[in-house]
Amino acid sequence: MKGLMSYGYCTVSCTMLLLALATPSFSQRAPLDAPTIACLGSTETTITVRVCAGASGASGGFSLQWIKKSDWEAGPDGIAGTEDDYSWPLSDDPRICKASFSGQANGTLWNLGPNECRDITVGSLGDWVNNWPGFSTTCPGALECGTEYVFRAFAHNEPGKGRRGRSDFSADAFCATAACPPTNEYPACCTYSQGYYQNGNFPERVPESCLPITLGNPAAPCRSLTFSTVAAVQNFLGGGGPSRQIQQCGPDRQRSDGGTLARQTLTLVLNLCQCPELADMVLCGFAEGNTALGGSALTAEQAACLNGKTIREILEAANTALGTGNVLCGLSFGQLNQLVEHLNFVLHDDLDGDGDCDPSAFALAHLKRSCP
Ligand SMILES: [Ca+2]
Ligand SMILES: [Ca+2]
Repeated sequence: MKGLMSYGYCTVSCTMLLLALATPSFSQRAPLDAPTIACLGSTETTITVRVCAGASGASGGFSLQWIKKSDWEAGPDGIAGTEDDYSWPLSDDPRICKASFSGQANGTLWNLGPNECRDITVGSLGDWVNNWPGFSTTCPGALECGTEYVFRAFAHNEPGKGRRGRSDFSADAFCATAACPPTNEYPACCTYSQGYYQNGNFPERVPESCLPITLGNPAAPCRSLTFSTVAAVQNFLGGGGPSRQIQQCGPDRQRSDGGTLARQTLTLVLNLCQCPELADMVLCGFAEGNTALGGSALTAEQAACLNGKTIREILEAANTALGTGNVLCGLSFGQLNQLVEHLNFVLHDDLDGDGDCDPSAFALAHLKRSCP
């Protein structure tokens, strides 16, 4: 209203300026043809889509966006049953994942000719980060299993003065990940926490048949701890402290009992003693940028190093770290502790109330009988 009210006081040049502001399309470049998207296939954690340029091509590259269909159904306000349902949130909404494929980087693969296509596997884009010039994404990690997603794309501005501008969005494409694995992917047993085993009112929670247990390097008395009684296990699990190498020798102030990592490792030994099938299960699906282990995000090398390791190997690695100070895959002690703690919770809760323990979100994403 303010603009309209002041209109009456305008000079001629001012009027032309107002007209120009009101009709910005005069100064915009003609848009490129919108790309199209097709679903090609999916796994539990990935969807491969084919993005094709229109007849105009997409010499500046393109952008791909995706969102969970349930979020798209709720619309920008995030509430189902309101007027904005079945539409995309604003483009800076964190529910939208984005990948950019710039056609202007050196060595780019993303400058598309007329009707040219590229296949993009969303859910494993971490492998592409820093490997394909012009590529970047806000969501390098895995998709959720058994979940529908909505995809859209647009062509970037054509490079060069007076060339065609960014296209409209493509039509929405609806693609789903493969169904979640049946629960018999996971053993029919439960894992328990440090606190559960530690509770001295329930000595029967620590089976004597699992004893004795040695942590660290059994060949080095200064670098190991052995537990022969239930009381010794429960007493130790009551403690904590910084995770580090065990040091039983030397002056008191240099000594360490391994801290929290030693407690989580002892808990894992008890869990595997009661749930031996778990020991053969395999870590999968880690990718560069993954923050499941807290601290700093995983590097590509760390992710590749973790993928394929069995829980038995992680237990061995935890004892190696406690005995020698060397942590597998270049992880920090804190990241290894977080991993072991995740493993102690993989079958901890009865999520669907049927009396059996169910896989945690971490287990669904990162623990399988064998990696795909
Ligand atoms: Ca809504
Ligand atoms: Ca259950």
